[in-house]
Amino acid sequence: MAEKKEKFYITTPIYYTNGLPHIGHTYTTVVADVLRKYKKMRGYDVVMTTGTDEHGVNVERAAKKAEIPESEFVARMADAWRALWDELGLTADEFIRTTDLQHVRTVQWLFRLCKENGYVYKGHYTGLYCIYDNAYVSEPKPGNLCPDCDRPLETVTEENYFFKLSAFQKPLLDFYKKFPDFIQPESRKNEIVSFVEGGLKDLSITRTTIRWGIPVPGEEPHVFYVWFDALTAYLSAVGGPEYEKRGMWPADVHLVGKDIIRFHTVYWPAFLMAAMLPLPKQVWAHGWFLMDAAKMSKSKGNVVLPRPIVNMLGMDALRYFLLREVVFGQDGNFSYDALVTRYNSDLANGLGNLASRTAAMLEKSFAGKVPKPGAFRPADNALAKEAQNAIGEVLERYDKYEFARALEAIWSTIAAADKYLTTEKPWALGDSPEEESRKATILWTTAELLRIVTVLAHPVLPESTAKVWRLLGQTAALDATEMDGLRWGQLVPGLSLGKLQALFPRVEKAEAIERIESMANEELHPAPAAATPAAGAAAAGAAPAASPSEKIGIEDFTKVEMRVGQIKTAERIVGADKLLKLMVDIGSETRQICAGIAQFYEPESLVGRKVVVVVNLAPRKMRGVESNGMIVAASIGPEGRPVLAGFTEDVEVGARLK
Ligand code: ME8
Repeated sequence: MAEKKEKFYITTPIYYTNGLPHIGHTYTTVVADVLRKYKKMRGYDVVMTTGTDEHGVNVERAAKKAEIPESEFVARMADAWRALWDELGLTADEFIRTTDLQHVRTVQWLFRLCKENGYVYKGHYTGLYCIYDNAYVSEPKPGNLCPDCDRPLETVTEENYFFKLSAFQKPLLDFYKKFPDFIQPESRKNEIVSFVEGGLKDLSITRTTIRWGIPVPGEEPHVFYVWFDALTAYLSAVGGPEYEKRGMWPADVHLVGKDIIRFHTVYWPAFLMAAMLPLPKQVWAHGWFLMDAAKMSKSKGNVVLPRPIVNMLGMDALRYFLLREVVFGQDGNFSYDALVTRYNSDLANGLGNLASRTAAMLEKSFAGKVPKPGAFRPADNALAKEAQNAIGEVLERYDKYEFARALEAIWSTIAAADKYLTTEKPWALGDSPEEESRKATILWTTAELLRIVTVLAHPVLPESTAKVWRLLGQTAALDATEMDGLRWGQLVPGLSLGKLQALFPRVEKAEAIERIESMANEELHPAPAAATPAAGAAAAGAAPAASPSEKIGIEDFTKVEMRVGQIKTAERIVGADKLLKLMVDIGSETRQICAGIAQFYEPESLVGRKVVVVVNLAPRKMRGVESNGMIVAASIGPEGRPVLAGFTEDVEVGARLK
């Protein structure tokens, strides 16, 4: 490894703030995060940037509708984007907002450089403009509709500063030729090359029709065109005018969706050439995740949200699915059915099962320690060879951004290990020294394969591989493990194994899908606050209480029907760590009721217990699970610890409380 680490700078698009992230935005950000983790494990000094694109007419309008100033509107939205990425464990090193002062300075500086070098002039422009895509449209669809989003265009005339894009036709074509990997995948490159060969028109880069933008210094009311503004964020995130000090620019890869490839491979390099700044090394444009064969979009409302999936199946499951299901670069369909199928087959039955089987056998036969292997037989050597070869193949696939193929290679070694165990049957071996030694060899071999798989899969499955890593008794940080030093044979005998935490509990498909959809529905159409007491609130106390001075009549109290119930079964709910699902006998029937008490009561301790149930509450869904009633509890202390209401005398099930 080189003395000084080589740098690697990754960016995601700087997302618009007129909506919240859906699975499409999550996809690009997940890929950036996977790449960030992978490159770190290959010894690079990595920076990953994401952020929010906060200017333009759409924001102006959205803020007006929300009746708040634009600055407040975008601050709230940026917080929400950042919070979601944090919740999903997507850790960017830089989160740039286009309203940050550092960014404003950088845009104004870039403009000055382009102008000083003679590539900016003042003129007039009249054209059809799409306010949704923030672009003038030269070839509208019939009826003056935007060819990209089908929405009506507006005619705009304004005095603008123009950028001499036309001067860059040849320099751009030469650049694409000199750096044939600049545009990826290859198929998109041809599309861009023919676009540039077709001739480039100068581009208006300031607006006077918009107020909410970065001002052009000394030229008010001119503000910068949103794309001149947003693209520059990649540079402002790593130092702006002082980029050389940070040493990260130029970007090694801009990850984008295919919708914005032209902005990144034509306009952006041309702006940088005009300013005589270093150009990014690569633009990687992936395809669409489609929902029912249509492009997902916030405005069409056919979006898939990440949070419900993560609540139900975990973040690793979503990351795995996004990268495994679709070849990076191509379009793919998103379906909950495929998601849950892959979860059960590849994660629960594949990696999860191999880890738990291996852990159980090591616990039973070797008191939870890595055994010392005996003599290796051809079957052991064959598996070793397969795992060793997988290392090379997986690294090569990751390097080429062939994530699906990398995962395929990892999973085929998992399948080979399953087959090996089935053939070698360590569980059928007895206690004689020879058989003990054979068992040790088989289980060491399996554990070693699991160690290699864990390192290789870590960029995609950070949470679950960290659990397997601890299980294997490894103490070094997994994310700092250098993939270049990974070899078969490094698992040290004698290590004490950790405890295996549940990796991927199997789920019932129909139920899982229903719960994900129901959680998504709750998120997209939130009920008014009063109707949705927090999931943590178990009891009647959660409803807004009348203030002490406010009295209610007996007729109000008698509207609430409370009965004695007896808990028949209690279980935890996958994806909802605060909730328990209870089946409660209320005399006339047995009800399913969710209660937010999972952090305070063990499910087993509740069976048989008599409780107070509000039985005439309208049914509602909590984390996608239907709840028919409410268990009454006192709320104790500042954190509201629930204590179930009960009786000191034996009471009959179904008795009414008065
Ligand atoms: O375009 N499938 O922001 P944006 C896959 N602010 N990826 C998708 C997707 C889908 N269905 N939908 C969105 C902008 N994406 C500008 C960018 S950059 C200087 C300025 C992803 O919020 C994909 O990466 O509309 C796409 O390029 C990006 O979100 C667009 O995000």
